[in-house]
Amino acid sequence: MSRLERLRQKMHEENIDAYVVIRPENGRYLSGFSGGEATLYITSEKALLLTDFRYIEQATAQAPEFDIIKTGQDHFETVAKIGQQARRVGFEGDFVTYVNFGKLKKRLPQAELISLPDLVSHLRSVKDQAEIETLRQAVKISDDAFANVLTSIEIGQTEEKIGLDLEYSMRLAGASGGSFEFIVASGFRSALPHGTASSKKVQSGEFLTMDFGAIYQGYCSDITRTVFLGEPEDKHREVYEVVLAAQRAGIAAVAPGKTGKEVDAVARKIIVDAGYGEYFGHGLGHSVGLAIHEGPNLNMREERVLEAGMVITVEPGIYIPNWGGVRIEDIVLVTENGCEVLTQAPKEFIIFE
Ligand SMILES: [Mn+2]
Repeated sequence: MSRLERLRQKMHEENIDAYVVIRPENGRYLSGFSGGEATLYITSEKALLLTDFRYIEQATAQAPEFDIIKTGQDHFETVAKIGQQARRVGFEGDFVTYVNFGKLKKRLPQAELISLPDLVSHLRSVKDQAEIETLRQAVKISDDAFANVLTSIEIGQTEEKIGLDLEYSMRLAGASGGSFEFIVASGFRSALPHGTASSKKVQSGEFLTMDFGAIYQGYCSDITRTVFLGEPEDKHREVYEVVLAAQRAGIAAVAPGKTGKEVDAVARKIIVDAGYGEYFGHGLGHSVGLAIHEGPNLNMREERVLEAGMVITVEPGIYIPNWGGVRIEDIVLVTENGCEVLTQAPKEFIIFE
């Protein structure tokens, strides 16, 4: 069944006449159009892609299943003209702004507007073969960038320089860009789970955490590795080993039928039992695909069940304020029996003398 057919099945279940898509990843997933600025209007018979004159040619080439409608800046004006017959209209309530919702409501006075934010994102969570192959490539690009940066890291370099080296490798290998603002955090900054690269110089006696990823043909990779500069103390080794053990246990727990909550609990228990529970304040992982953060997640609240074909990160961490932190992150593909680890970069404790 095509993606459009699967969406129509869900629309039927929700008893809606039309669904309006504006989130770029959802639009790309359904139509193939990668230009970003498009609105899809889908009914049981029609599949319309509304965009302005800049994108008409591209949309015509990339979205053969859709009729391309040329619109002005205000896409909802065109939606209003098309949608006069619709009685129940679904939209992405997590993405449509309050202002745009007001416009839509005013222009489709006959329609009941129904917020259905998960209609497409739930389709996106199980990847098909082509998507998995593209994700493998995206992961390989970030693995190779890590291998390259290991040959150039030196004490005295700034975090920004290391981040740029990672980005340069990935762009050279075909990435269109980074999949988020890279985290390169050394020393006390490694205790900041989201410490983006700064002008701080890396020094002896410090952890260095690098969390980065590539966008390749629209699909995102995400990897974290933590290395050490200089002579580690016993506590550095201990914290690293606890995080690694938790990460391996989390990976071993990934399987279809498990909830995100169950997998999180397995990894978290190892960190809690080692006495570092209070220093692991985030969830264990998130799905990746056309967006860097997708559902389902691995965390203490996630009730969604894993299915074969989902692609998800496993990334426990320990962050001790004013001391430092460690995070290790791989991407795994959920398989029929468990999971396959896509990330190949080494994760033993790497020390730079
Ligand atoms: Mn991540």
